[in-house]
Amino acid sequence: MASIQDQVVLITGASSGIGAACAYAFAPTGAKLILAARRKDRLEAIAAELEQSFGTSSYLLELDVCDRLQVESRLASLPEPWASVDILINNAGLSRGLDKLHEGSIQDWEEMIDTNVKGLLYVTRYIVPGMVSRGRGQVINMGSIAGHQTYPGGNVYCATKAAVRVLSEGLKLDLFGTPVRVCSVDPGMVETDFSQVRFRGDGDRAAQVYAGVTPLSPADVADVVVFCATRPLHVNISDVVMFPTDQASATLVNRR
Ligand code: 8X3
Repeated sequence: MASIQDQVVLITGASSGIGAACAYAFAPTGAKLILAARRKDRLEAIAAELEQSFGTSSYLLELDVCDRLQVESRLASLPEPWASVDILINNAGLSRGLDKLHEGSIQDWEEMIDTNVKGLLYVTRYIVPGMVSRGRGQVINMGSIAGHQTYPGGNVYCATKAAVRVLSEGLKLDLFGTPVRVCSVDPGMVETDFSQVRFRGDGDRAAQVYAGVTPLSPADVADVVVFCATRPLHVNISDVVMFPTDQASATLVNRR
């Protein structure tokens, strides 16, 4: 395991789910964390716990990745010692609805495309040039099995995650010859508020997604993210596809 002590790790979507789990998983490494999300009160609660448990001092960044001007101005004004990001975890993302494409909500589509694709692009565009000029850095994108397999009703969500897969590949090709690494972590079913968000708070419908299965936990995914970030510099874990044991494909789930 390579040390990432004192390296600056920026996690988007850090207020819940896999992003929050990444904050907890990176804290013991001694990295300096920038926790970014729209909900600053949630970040404050996480940061307080990290400080108490690990002595981590985090920088909290209230950020909507969809807002390009906000991304530029807030990332430009990161204070020392957080100004130079070494590891970017592009985690912010969401799904909305499971409607057939021809019946889908355009507002839902725009929210997913704006967050999962455009938001990831804005943050990446702003952070990666500094990595290239400093000659060190790593981008870890949160993809999904939905970027590898389309399922009924997944249409636009799957398209956004396919875009993340292609953008990870494209960024890796474009960074070839630099020491900056690009990695994609693509989980299947993870128990977060993902389904609550997808079904706009319909708890029964969200619960059905995980009924009778043991899904991945956010910590399972965060473990893999930290693994990718702590390889020696000559090793790039390019893409990790991970499922719960109870899931063999997007649609093949073993419910007991
Ligand atoms: C989350 C996994 O299969 O619910 O991205 O789309 S899935």
